[in-house]
Amino acid sequence: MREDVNPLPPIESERLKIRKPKRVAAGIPGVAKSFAIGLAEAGISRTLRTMRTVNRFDGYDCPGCAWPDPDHHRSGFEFCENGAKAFATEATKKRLTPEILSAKSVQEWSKMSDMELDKLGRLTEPMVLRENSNHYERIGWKDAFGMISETVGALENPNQAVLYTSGRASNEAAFLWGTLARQIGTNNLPDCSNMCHESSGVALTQSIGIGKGTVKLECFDHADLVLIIGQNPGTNHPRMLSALAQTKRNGGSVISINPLMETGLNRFKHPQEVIRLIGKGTPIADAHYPVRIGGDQALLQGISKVILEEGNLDWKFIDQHVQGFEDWKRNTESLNWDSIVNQSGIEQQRIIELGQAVSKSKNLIICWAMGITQHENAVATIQEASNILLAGGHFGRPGAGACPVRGHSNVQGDRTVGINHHPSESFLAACEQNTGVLMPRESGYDTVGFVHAARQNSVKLFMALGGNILSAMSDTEVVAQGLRNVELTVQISTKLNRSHLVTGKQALILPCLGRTEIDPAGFVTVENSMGVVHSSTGKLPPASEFLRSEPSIVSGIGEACFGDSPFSWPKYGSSHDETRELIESILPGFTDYNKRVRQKGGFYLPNGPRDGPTWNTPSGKATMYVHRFPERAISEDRFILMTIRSHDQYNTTIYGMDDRYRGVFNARRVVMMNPEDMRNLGIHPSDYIDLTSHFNDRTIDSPKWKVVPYEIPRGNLAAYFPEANVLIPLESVAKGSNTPTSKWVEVSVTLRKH
Ligand SMILES: Nc1nc2c(c(=O)[nH]1)N[C@H]1C(S)=C(S)[C@@H](COP(=O)(O)OP(=O)(O)OC[C@H]3O[C@@H](n4cnc5c(=O)[nH]c(N)nc54)[C@H](O)[C@@H]3O)O[C@H]1N2
Ligand SMILES: Nc1nc2c(c(=O)[nH]1)N[C@H]1C(S)=C(S)[C@@H](COP(=O)(O)OP(=O)(O)OC[C@H]3O[C@@H](n4cnc5c(=O)[nH]c(N)nc54)[C@H](O)[C@@H]3O)O[C@H]1N2
Ligand SMILES: [Mo]
Repeated sequence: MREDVNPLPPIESERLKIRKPKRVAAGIPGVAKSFAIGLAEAGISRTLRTMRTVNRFDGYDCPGCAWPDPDHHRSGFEFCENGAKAFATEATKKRLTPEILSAKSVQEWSKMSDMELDKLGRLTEPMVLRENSNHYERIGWKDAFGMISETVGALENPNQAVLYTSGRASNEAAFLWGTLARQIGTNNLPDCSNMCHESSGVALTQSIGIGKGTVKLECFDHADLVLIIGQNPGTNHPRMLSALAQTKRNGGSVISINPLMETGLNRFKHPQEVIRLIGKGTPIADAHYPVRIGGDQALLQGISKVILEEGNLDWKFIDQHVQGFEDWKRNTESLNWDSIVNQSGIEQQRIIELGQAVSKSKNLIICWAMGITQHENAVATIQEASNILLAGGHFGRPGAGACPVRGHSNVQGDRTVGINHHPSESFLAACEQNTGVLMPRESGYDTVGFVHAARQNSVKLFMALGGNILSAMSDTEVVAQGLRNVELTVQISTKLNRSHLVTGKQALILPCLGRTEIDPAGFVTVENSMGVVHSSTGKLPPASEFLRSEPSIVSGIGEACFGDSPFSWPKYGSSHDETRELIESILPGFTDYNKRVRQKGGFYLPNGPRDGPTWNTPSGKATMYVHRFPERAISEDRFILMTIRSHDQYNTTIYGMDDRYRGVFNARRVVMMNPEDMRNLGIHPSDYIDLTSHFNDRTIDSPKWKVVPYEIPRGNLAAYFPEANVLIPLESVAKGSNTPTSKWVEVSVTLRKH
């Protein structure tokens, strides 16, 4: 099926420029960039109108990241440079009309880069790619829904349908999407979280009884120590830097644990406080620990060792709240320093200093993101972080706790309202009672499970509520094979991406409204990284008169498949208040949903470890889980590659070709390498290399990468996502969460003779 469509971003022409990495994040260049980007894409009136309302109590929720907004006092502008890019790419004035899209074949479109595809502009009308055709054609909404209901009707069993969710979908859209899957009869609800913070959810649910963070934004005012592990806030959560600057101003310390010294963690200028922009900015990290890729579990266990030696534990808390302490103590004491130092790449003396700081802390926050979650031992590493927090009693009081920093702006809310491939019995029973729809009990596929099933021809219908599964998943070529086997693939999207080009036998594009746009059914709601549910109101006129909101599209599909009984699809498609009432009747914590979400700033969902502390675990206590760290021996000629985001992208949406803070310009197909390693291999800056990844007996080749000398631990490499995804084997996943190991890819390097 259209095997000649290119699933990979084409190899770019070489224009790489290398400069010194930046020392200070944001500040005037950040502000100026925000406006320039907005103006270029969206024009002056749309830019001003939107930037003034982003993240305001009555405005739209920035689709950039899930970092929370202040509960009470918000400045005139609660945005950042990268939030501005997220806005501009959606509010752009460019349109990808049916005439333009159908003029070229999918093969031709696939030769364009991801950035070029995004720059085509907003999709304006439903489109269909028919079997044996290479060109998309216009189709009406009714006919598109008819194609889906026909495919649903022809399924031999409901588990041949798979409904993917990207974390930008609102609570209302996501709840209806989950209901649609379950009315079809399946829990096949993979989502972007499977590739993201699934490991955090799994680890924390076992350890502390809730798969979410336990701090509020104001906790950063009271913390005396914040650890930032495996996260690059200067680029991916810029507003977090304001919170960290506040910790510093109040006398607290911030420590970064990362193979790279990321810009923003050394110095930061608040883009909204114009007066402070002059001068050097606030220094953020007091110390930087350049851990080896994958060395965090060993490092955290080293810290645990020191804590136990110092003996400065919260004994009362442990006694009252913790199970498994003795096992943890025994295991930790038995670890030897040589292997801790060897695995982490950090000297013993520095680990002791860090351990002493952690041990002294009265209010400790541990933050983490993809540098931790996308590893084989991710769940174990997060549970070690949780052990450290438990040992110091850092739950149930302000200023302390666990802070997994979420990515997509509503990924946490989507999970709360039912986007879950193994939902709880209590949730399903409540759904059944309140929707009248019989709920399937069998667990469904996550993203990795979906790809395996699709490869085996077990998927007939794949529908995506946003996102770009082809490019976001590991093992791009294998995902493409899977997608090509599907009878019908359906993408509900705002912009064209590679998942619209590598498709099933037939494909549909259903274009939807974005966050910034006026929805006739009223505002929608989202949940941020700290469990605050609040409203989001679009202010701009829709990009095209043919667009429908996500809930209205889901309800249209539901009605075409199942009519309006027992579940009244038309009602929920046209009133978000009705959907919220239904959610309230099903989920605890949503009492008076419609009323409370209309209050300034919304409301907090209950959180046992934060509010109590109480623990929703089988024993009623928090649990210390014990793991040995993997003793990995990598042969001399192999490297460990991590795949990371540049400053100019939002996941698979590429805004531009620069990674300004890291000093990499005009190119994305680059590999960052330690200069000593380059010397040993006889590689010069800007030389080309080929990469081969290795996993068990499998190898994957990816040609022609340019080398950038960079301050990164010896033996480690970094390349950008999604270009490097082709190298990550589908089988390489985190234990317990099944998350692709995007930060741990074993590769060998060959110098190319151009
Ligand atoms: N502008 C912008 N904002 C975004 C996104 C975006 O693409 N662009 N994406 C959103 C999403 S969905 C998410 S999940 C978040 C992602 O936010 P991040 O997790 O910050 O994103 P990554 O670029 O994957 O960065 C991972 C960081 O972990 C480090 N790292 C890699 N391996 C290891 C390791 O083994 N140990 C340690 N300690 N560190 C390691 C890398 O050097 C890097 O600094 O951002 C969200 N916000
Ligand atoms: N190698 C590697 N792979 C990774 C990662 C990594 O660090 N390394 N990170 C992983 C992570 S953390 C995540 S979260 C996933 C992301 O996976 P996804 O969420 O699937 O990918 P995105 O790139 O965020 O999706 C972008 C597309 O969403 C659509 N879109 C944008 N706004 C809207 C909207 O309002 N509504 C709808 N319906 N569609 C919209 C547009 O068509 C756009 O092209 O990728 C994962 N993949
Ligand atoms: Mo993410």
